[in-house]
Amino acid sequence: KKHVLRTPQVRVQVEDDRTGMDTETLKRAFLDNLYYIQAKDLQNATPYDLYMALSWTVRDRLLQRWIHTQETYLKQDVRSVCYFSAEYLPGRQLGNALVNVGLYEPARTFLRELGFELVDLMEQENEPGLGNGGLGRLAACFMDSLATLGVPAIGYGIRYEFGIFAQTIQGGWQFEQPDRWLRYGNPWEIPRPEYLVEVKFGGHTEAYTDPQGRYRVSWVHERSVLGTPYDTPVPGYRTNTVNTLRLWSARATEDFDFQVFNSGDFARAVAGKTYSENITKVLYPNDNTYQGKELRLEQQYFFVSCSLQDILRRYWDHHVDLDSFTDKVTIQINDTHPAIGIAELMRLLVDEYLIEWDRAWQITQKVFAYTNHTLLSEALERWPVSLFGRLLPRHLEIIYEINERFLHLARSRFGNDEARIARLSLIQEGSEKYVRMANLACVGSHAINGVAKLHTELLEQDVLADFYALTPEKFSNKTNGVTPRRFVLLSNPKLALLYTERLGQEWIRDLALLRKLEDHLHDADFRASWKQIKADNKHDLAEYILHFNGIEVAPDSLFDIQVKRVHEYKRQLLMLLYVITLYHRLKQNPAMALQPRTFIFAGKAAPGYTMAKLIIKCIHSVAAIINADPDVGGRLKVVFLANFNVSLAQRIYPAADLSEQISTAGKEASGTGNMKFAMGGALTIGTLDGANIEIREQVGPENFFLFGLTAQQVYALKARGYHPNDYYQTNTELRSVIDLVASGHFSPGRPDLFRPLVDALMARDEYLLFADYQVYLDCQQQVDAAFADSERWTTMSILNAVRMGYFSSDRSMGEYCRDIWKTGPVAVELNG
Ligand code: H53
Repeated sequence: KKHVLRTPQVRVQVEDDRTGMDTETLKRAFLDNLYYIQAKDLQNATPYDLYMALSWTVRDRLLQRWIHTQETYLKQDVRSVCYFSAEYLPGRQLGNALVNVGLYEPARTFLRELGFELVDLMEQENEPGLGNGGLGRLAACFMDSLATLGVPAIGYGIRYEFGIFAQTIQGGWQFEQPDRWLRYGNPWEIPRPEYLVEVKFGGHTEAYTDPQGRYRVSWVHERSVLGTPYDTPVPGYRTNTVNTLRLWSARATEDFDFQVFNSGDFARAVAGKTYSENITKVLYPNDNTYQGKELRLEQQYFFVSCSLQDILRRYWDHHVDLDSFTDKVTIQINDTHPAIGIAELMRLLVDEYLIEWDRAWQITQKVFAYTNHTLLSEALERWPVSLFGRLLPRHLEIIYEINERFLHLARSRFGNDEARIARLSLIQEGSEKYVRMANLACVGSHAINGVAKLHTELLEQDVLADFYALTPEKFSNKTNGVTPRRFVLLSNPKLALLYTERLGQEWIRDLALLRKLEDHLHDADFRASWKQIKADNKHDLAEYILHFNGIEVAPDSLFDIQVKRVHEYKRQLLMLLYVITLYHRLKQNPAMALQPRTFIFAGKAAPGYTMAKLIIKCIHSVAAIINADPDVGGRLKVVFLANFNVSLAQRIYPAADLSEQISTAGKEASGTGNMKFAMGGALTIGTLDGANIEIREQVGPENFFLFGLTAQQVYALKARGYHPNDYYQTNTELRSVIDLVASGHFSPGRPDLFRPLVDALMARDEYLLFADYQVYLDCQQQVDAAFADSERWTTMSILNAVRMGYFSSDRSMGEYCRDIWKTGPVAVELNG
């Protein structure tokens, strides 16, 4: 069956082979898709049409692998990892799909023949911003690694119609725009209305006695919402395995109320629909802070209930009883956002499948495992009991029942240590009672893990100490990792090529192999290539900065970069104080010798986080003064790149010389940007916090710029009583810098603009910027000295990058599989 169509330039043969992988077939398929799906020819295609046509072409080639994978899983009735996460930040799909199925080069070739650049098409894609920061990006790295390892897994989450807001900067202030990522359609998802499920809300419960005379409860709900799954393929790197990311979208049970419609009140007739569909409308833009909004709890329960029902539906297709449920299913909850799943599975088992409580509880505990991602108390989720009971009356009862049994057990262990019992309770008592989701997660799981060594230690000793005392065997550490496919191969293609020339391609699946490159450390060619690649990457970023910020930066200056969510504990302001210090020194002595630096910031602030927004404004104000000052003479440049997201991150990491990881010790659970920078050959200046500690261990202390108080010192200092004013009084340079900001030097006409920043530091300095200020400056001095010796710097840079094998998410996933999930790879044959 061959049709032929003609365009002025090319002959197109349509639909003879949808899976052919050679360049010619690919080109034909591309033109076919452009014509028959986008309804365009090359003459009138927009760049977006070209992107779509290429995406359809790649998707066709993924589908065969995807279908075979799912069939294999079904036939072999495999054990599946179900990853529950309210956030995923997968980044753009096209490049990743091309690389993973091995079509990147063929696609580039045929597009060139047609007069296009592949990278230009890739730039057309709107990335799915279905997360805030590290937590969502980690979930995406984990999905990539599981597929690459060939482990059966499914990611469950929410298909937000609007993802994380687009950040624009106007007059130095952050503004938020809705992220309409689905506006032009999404070729990567497939709706599955056939697997629709119903989720109930509200109402009350009623007790009854079943025919066997047993006490039972039924939930008389008030309203319900439908969940439709949308599936996105998750291809492994050069394997046949394609796993699934299944995201739920809310739909009303009724499109409108006929009675009200007929009475003529059209707006009210559709009000119910609008209300229901709001559930998956928009992502809450807070990272690492809890906001007790009812709609958020509705989102959490909605996706978790959909997912559990989906898991059970798939299970019942192949089983007649629950005996092997815990052999076939394991569920990881990413932070406490999906913790309500523990109560929901109990409800399904006890109320719907009429399983007795003890057995249901055994199953539930065996199925769930919990990853904690934060030590910040303001991030711990606790729902007012009143709100919780209104929305999920049956779940509240179940939680009370779990709690009663659990506290009974705890008392048998700890006697009447009532203070401890109160801390362990799933319910926080007081005039307003709260449900503590972290406690529910701990009690309902068989495994609990932190995301870096220090973080896990602090969980065990502090935040979750009572749970650790009760069940130490549940706890383990699983240090985070990131995928080398996206963060080396895709984002740093020149470096990847250098690696492949020296090692072959195996490093892409086994990042630890990079250590072999230490043999080339003194090889002049290798070092020259290394320097050239970094220079090229910096040049590319400099062009981007010129284009988007209109600021000219010197590619040979030291690129000193901090990119991440803006949060006081991450201390963007500490880096800014250093910038101002250098500026102040230059003003005192314009002739002084100075290592030229380009300071680059990027990151979003939560829309309601006033301090974080003021920090962004302050960065811009300082930039405006410094970048224009003739005394500075271009030796310092300050740049803020708007709308930090995965795509922008991929441009930034490879161009960095210095990675700023300067959180107050004990605050950053892990950090993962730190790993992405180092994989690109950046050196880290950092505190002993989160994964920095392990990065330093891996790359060697001599290749890491360490400063600052340790977590223990932080606690001790706070316990003694911390007085920021002491530092202000005794450190003259610090005083000058603070006075400069306080005087309104950077805010002409609005001298009080940055007063709140200064006041917060002077009064409390919660995150100990003043305490770490001097040692940070001293450490930056060492950075300067190292950078001035370009051979020394190159050596350090190489050693950082090639010693990062441990931080591949393949290693993290391997550990979860071995220790928590007890699962492994399953081979997928294409002609099986
Ligand atoms: O999770 C990352 C860590 C990072 C931590 C982050 C995180 C969020 O992005 C959101 C909520 C939360 O509790 C934690 O801040 O340190 O690297 C992945 O584990």
